[in-house]
Amino acid sequence: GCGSSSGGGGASAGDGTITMGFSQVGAESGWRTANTKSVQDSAKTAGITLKFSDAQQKQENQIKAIRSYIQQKVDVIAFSPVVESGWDTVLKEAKNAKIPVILTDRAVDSKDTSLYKTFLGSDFVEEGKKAGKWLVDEYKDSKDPVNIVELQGTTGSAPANDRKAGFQEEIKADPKFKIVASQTGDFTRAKGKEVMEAFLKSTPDIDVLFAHNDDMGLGAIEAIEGAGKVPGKDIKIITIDAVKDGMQALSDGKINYIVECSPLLGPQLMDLAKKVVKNETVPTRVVTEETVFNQEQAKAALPNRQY
Ligand code: GZL
Repeated sequence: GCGSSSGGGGASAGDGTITMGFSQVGAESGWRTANTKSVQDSAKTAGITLKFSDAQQKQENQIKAIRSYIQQKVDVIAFSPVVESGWDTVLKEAKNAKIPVILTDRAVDSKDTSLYKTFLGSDFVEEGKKAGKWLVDEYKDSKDPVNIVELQGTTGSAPANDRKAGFQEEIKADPKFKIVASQTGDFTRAKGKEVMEAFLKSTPDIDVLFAHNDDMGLGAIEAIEGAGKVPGKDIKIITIDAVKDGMQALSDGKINYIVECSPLLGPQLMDLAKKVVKNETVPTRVVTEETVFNQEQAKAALPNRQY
């Protein structure tokens, strides 16, 4: 039979084109939709054959997908791990099959870093710090308590763990800041609305909502308005992502500050894939560029927002 010209186990095409197996978290948020589009469009542009699967936010579906890519002898596997833990076994299977793995968007907590070639994605601790820094500055002249409720991302996911840690790091110095309630909204609008409704019933005076993504913040806005309060005024809102709907809410004054988390990882992913398939060395960590938006910056950026 024809041996594969590319490195590793890739024998699928045999004509030198690279086949990538990609396991996506799901389709839970506007960010995820934009990320999927970036990966799919970039694979086409790069001439990489993409096998793509949506795990509906279930780790066992991602593990199944990775195993099927190993069976199909793809040249490279890339995925965004829905949670940080529980990957060592399947990643060892990929390593034994000599198929390089690239982590994109979210990280794993495996101690054995030989199980993947690189991690391409945001610094979520930094994102949490940026959110906290804005809040500290916003309330620098006030002595009164600042009651914060927090909508966390998916339990056990790197963005949820790290955004929470970074935010707390920034506010811990001043005891007026109190996180009076904190619960997962699983990064979705529906769950964000549901949990915010519960917060509004159980927590008398909420000053601030810190939501780990725009989508949960947008769901919370529905709950806040449903309770007859004004989002952005009665309850200040900080979110992370900066997808179009979030930026529109920021422009309308319903959200007060957004920390950007870029989903446009596709082009860098395809460049890295071409290198790892040829056994070229790549940096073990590639951090994405991203910024922050206040209301007037959102108004300026909205017209050319890609997603
Ligand atoms: C962050 C990404 C998160 C987004 C959410 O890189 O993993 O998952 O912040 C998405 O919108 O659901």
